[in-house]
Amino acid sequence: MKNESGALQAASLNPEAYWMPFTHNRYFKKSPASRTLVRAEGAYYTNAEGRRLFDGLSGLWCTPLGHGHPRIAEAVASQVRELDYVPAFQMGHPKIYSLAGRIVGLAGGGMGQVFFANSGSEAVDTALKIAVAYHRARGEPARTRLIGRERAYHGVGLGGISVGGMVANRKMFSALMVPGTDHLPHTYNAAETAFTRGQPVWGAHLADDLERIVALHGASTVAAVIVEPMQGSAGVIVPPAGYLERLRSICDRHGILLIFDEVIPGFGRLGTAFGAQRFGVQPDMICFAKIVTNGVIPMSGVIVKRSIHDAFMSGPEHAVELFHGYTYSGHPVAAAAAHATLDAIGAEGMFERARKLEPVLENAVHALKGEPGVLDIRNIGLAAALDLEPLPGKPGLRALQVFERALDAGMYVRFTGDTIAVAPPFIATPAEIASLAEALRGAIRAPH
Ligand code: PXG
Repeated sequence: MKNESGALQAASLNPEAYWMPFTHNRYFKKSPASRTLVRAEGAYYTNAEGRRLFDGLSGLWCTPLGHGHPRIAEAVASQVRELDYVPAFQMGHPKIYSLAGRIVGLAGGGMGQVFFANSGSEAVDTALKIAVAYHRARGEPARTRLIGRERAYHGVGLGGISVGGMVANRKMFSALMVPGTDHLPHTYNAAETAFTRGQPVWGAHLADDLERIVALHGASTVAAVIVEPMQGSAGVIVPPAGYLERLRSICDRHGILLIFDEVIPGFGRLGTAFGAQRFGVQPDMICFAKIVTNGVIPMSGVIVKRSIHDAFMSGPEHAVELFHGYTYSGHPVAAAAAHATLDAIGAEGMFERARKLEPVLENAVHALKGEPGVLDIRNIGLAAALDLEPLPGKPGLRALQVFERALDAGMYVRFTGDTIAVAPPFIATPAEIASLAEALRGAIRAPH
């Protein structure tokens, strides 16, 4: 419901000086009030018009425990008072030591250390640098080639866009691309897999393309393969059954590191700590961000196998082993937020809850099959996407309209191209998930 104070707030908004990321700035600034958020609590935002919005994407996939979580708010506030900043280089603090241990424990599978950063993009660039430096440290300096995948999103750093596979994110910056990258084919094929629930059975063979790339360049030049175990930004593209297993075995055969970019799946989106566990495939490095702090304070990192870390631990003990890091690597306030997030996940059984809600979301979104212009629906864990038929000659407009109508109905979802994505908070109720899908149904049916 709109209220008076909301309307007053809306009248005073002036976003002119704010250059918005990945946003149609001019369109947004024509009427910013409905999309300006002023409060958040639990699974709901309130916008500057005073309307409550269900947070159907957990922020940007990052706030599954809900907003204003008391445990996290308290941990952050008291950390600011106790120890607000610690120099990241040559100094440390206890909470980051224990957090690294906790994350390694959650990842299992021979993981030994965590290198911290602040965003998914930084985590990806860190992992790529570690991969190349690792082979050099082991005496194989020619292993520098990095293999990504079509449609991949690995953030916006120069490494991340080079291994990424989204043309809009790449073409404007092509002169800056890291040389020596290649791309596996994406695994999306509507003709074979449309309306699949969970993992498609078609497509494991697409991993074999890695053999072709290796044969082309020689295994001795390839450092690493990086993939999102589930492609989030591309619209919840779920790996075909057997696909990640095949990538793993080809990497093993050729001494290539396998990096999972788990910025979206990490910490429960698929009902397990990591996608690695959900899919039963162990990578050599895992990039994480987002959920680690429930989105409250920026934090990201790379989890590495102990053997990778140990390869750097040669040379004189007083010498720096890896010339890489950020002012805010392992920030104490982020560490406090992460501990509180992991505590809350444990205390509130959030991985189990995500698993329980998975079929609820699956049934709710797949019930939209047959609505006008719905070309495909995909889901896994607490994530789902649907593709809409573009309006003739106006790609992207259809999904924008659905997004705006959903907002009018009190639902915040994600649109990109003509795809709508949802990733409800783990605290959502089955009734809220049902309303989310029904709001989408209404928005899709409305005339355009
Ligand atoms: N890797 C992956 C797999 C991601 O999904 C990043 C890296 C980069 O993270 P930072 O923190 O640098 O933004 C991401 C980010 C969306 C959407 O809905 C997805 C992301 C970010 C914003 C929106 O498509 N993923």
